[in-house]
Amino acid sequence: MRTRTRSPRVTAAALAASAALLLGLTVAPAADAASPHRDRAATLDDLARQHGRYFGSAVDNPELADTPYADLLGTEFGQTTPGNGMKWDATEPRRGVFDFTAGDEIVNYAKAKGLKVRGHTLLWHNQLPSWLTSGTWTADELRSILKNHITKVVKHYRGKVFAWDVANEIMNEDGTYRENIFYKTLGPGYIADALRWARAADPRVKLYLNDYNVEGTGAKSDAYYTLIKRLKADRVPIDGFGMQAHLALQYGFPYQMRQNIQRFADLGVDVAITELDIRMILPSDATELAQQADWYGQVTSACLAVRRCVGITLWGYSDRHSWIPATFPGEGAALPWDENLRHKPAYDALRKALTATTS
Ligand code: G2I
Repeated sequence: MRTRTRSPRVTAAALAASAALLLGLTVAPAADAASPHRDRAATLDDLARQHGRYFGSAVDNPELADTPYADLLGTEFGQTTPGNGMKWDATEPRRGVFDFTAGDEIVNYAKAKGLKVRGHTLLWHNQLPSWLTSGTWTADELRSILKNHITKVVKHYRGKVFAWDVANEIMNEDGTYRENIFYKTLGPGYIADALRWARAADPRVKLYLNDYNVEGTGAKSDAYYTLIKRLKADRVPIDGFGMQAHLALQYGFPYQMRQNIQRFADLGVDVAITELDIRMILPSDATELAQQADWYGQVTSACLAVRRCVGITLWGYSDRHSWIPATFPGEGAALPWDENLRHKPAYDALRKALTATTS
């Protein structure tokens, strides 16, 4: 894993912000009127690093061509996750034929900007190539396909990603196993196998399970708690639990989020907030944006309150590029920056939570 280096300008800014924090001062706006997005001395990632955490944002390959967007991503954040570029349909479009173009593009961008990368994802029920979903496989065949995929992809990105979402979204809402192609053919043992194969391919990368609707306590997060406890007892390599945190104002804030993060940490795994966004029914109004800001602050505080919550990743940082309107028509406005890359109240709430001295 490469060590992240910072430009002297940013380091100086971070030091100034640290000094301001120690003195209990508000970080003063920088006098850089030409750059409306960098109007403060420290970035979100600088602030998170003062707590030993990272602050990141996902990026999808086409977004790298949006220069203002890519530039701001590269300055404000310390970590990125490919939104699609490392998924199975991208990396193994034909059986045994690997294509790392999209993932490599993001890794190279991240390296140039000094961002660390979470790998997403080695197995998922979604975005599987059609050769895999339309085939009929014996258990031995599918096991060998899964092992080969994990081994090749993890080896390719060895030393380039610090963590992998090894298995994504493997539970149903009621806490039963999702009946994906792997479960149906191999049974639940595929999860431990996948983790072991990933560990064999890269002894150092952090291995995560990752899902949505697991931020609060409930049947689904209980199922992960039980699973991770059992994996640990069986000495299966598992290093972390990813809480996606695709929240929606209309469904309420996750129940007991801090306590839930803590109980996973107490099992001896890291926790990461991996895909944070907070959507609402459009059009948004000032009240909703204020509530959204409060929630962004609450998620951040919950993470900072637990030592093993290692970082927060937004699933894209601006309403300009978000998966939500296509998936939930009539909903959106979910990110801390608007379509014009202007800060929303949520941005200030993130800064406020990151400058609180609770950690
Ligand atoms: O659905 C939101 C996220 C939930 N957790 C796992 C994540 O991997 C997932 O990400 C989203 C991407 O942000 C979208 O960009 O996964 C979607 C697919 O389930 C991605 O959308 C797909 C579109 O549905 C496809 O039409 C498109 O070809 O992106 C593809 C690549 O641009």
